[in-house]
Amino acid sequence: MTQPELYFISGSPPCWSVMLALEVKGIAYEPRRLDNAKREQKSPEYLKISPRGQVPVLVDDGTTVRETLAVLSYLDAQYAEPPLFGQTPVETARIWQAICECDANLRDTVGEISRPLFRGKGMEIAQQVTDAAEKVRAELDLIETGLSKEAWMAGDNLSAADLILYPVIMQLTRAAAREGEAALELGIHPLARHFPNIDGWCREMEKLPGYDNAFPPHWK
Ligand SMILES: N[C@@H](CCC(=O)N[C@@H](CS)C(=O)NCC(=O)O)C(=O)O
Repeated sequence: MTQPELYFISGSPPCWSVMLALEVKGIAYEPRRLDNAKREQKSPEYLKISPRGQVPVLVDDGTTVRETLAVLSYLDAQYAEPPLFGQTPVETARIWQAICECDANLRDTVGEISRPLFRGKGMEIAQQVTDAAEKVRAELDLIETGLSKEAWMAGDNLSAADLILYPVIMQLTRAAAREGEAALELGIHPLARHFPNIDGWCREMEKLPGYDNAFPPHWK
């Protein structure tokens, strides 16, 4: 059987989540990196695989799976160990709850901060960025409290919730560390000062098997 292929763009949080899942499960795969600067994800060949020209996409044994959560669910069903979506109904519910809360309350707001800061435009729309940071800090406060009671995002074991949240939080902290953040006073960077439990959880994530392989190539 051939190895699964993963189409990805470096630094894309959803792609990073899938790569972490592949690494944690010990699945050897062929990385197929697309260059966003060249809009390779919109090439006619790739649009045959992903009609919206988006990543991540996993191709495994003749099956093409789009959408991060669909890919994670597929991997969990196809490659059982370690389970990413829990082993009891309560665990499964808690994991999905954390994922849904991240997607509903954190992911887009983090984008409102990271996009302008990565482009060096944070000061131009300072009010929008600081408003978004306030919303993000409220979410991080909830996560910080959760991590004061449990080691991982949805309980005592690593799960898909950790793999989904980690790249989003990394995108945020990397953006917040950019020059100019001090002037904006976002209250996010350094994470160790503002959210020590989240920072400690990041350190644990860094110890995962294959962590370095999944790290965005252009951030290295
Ligand atoms: N809901 C999709 C979102 C995927 C998505 O937004 N991918 C972005 C990268 S983070 C993308 O493909 N951007 C390139 C583009 O749209 O041209 C998923 O979770 O897979």
